[in-house]
Amino acid sequence: MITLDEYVIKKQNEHPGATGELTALLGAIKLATKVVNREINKAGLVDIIGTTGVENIQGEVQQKMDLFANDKFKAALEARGQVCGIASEEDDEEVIFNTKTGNNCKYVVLMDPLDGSSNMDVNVSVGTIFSIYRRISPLGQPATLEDFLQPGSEQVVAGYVMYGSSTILVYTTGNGVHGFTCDPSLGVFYLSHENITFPDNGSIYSINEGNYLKFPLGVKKYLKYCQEIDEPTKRPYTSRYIGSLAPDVHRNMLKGGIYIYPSTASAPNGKLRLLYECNPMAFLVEQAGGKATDGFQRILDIEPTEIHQRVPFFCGNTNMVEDVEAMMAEFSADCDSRK
Ligand code: AMP
Ligand code: P6P
Repeated sequence: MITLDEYVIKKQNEHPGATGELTALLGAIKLATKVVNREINKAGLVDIIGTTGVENIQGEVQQKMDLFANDKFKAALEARGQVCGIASEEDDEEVIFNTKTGNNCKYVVLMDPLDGSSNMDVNVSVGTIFSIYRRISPLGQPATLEDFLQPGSEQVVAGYVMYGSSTILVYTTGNGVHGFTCDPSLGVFYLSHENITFPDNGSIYSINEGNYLKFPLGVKKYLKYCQEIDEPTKRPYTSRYIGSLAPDVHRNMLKGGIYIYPSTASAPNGKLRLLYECNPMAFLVEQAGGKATDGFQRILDIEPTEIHQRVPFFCGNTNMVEDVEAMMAEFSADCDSRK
C-alpha cells in the first residue's frame, strides 16, 4: 500500500532537476482536501449546508460550503508558498499573491473548490476540481491574467477530489491517471486506482435530459441513438446523471460512458467553465484514453479569453464522443464556435 506522499516523491525523483516545489504544492492540495472532507462528513450537524444568500459572478447563489472550501484551499496554497496566484469559481477575479514569496513561485492554480455543492444538502457526492500551470510571466513579478488564460494543453497537473462513499483524490501529470483513497481512520491517502483507463466501449450516458427541448438537434439525435434497441451495440445505453461533474466523470472513466453538458437555447456556451472544470477534466479523460471536445474541437486546444468563460462539454469514451460529434456536424454545425 503506497501512500500519496510516497507516490508523489517517487514521481518527483523521476525528474532529476526537480526542486520539490510541485510536490509541496500537491501536498497543500492534499491538506486542504482533508480539512474540507472533515466538514463535509458532518455537514448535517454543523451550520455548513445551505446558501449564503450571496451570488457569485456566475449569478449563482453561493453555498456556505463553497466559501468554506474556497477559503481553505486558498489558505493552504498561500501558506505553502508554491503558488503565485489562484483563479477560483468562487472569486470574481484572479487572486494574486503579490508578496516576495508569492512573486517567486512558478505555479498558478485554477479550481472549482466544491463543484456540485448543492448536492451536499441531500448527501450526494460532490467534488473539488483543480488545475496547475507554470506561470508565463517572469519570476519575481506579480502573476498576471495571462498566467491563467493558457490553453488546457499547457496544464502540468489536473485532478479532482470526490467526497462520496469514500474520499478519493485522482490526478494526472501527463503520465496516466491515478486514484488515491483516503483511509479515514488515519487520514492518509493510499494508491487504490493506478492507471485508470476507459474500458474499450461504454454504455452509460450522463446528461440533464430535463433540458432536452433546448438541446441542439445533434444532441437530440444522439440521445435517441442511445435509447434505440440494438443488441450488437448494447443499446439502449444506461442513463446515469448525478449532477456533480467529478463523480459523473469518475464513474464513466471506470465503467465506460459519456458526459455531455451541451449548449442550450438559453445558454449558448453551455454551463460548465472552461478553465477550472472542462480543462482539468479533459486532461484527465485524455490521459485515461478518452476524448473531450466542445462538440467540434478539442477542449485542450481552446484559447481562453476570460477566467469564467463557459464551453459546451462532451467527454468520455472516444467512440462515444465521436458518435455524437458526427451528429453535431450533420445536424448542428451552426453551433460550432469556430465559424
Ligand atoms: P519542481 O522543480 O518541483 O517545480 O518540478 C519541476 C518539474 O518536474 C515539474 O514542473 C514537473 O514537470 C516535474 N515534476 C516535479 N515533481 C513532480 C512530481 N511529484 N510528479 C510529477 N512531475 C513532477
Ligand atoms: P444541471 C454543478 O453545478 C455542475 O457545475 C456540474 O458539477 C454538474 O454536472 C452540472 O453543473 C449540473 O448542472 O444544470 O444539470 O443541474
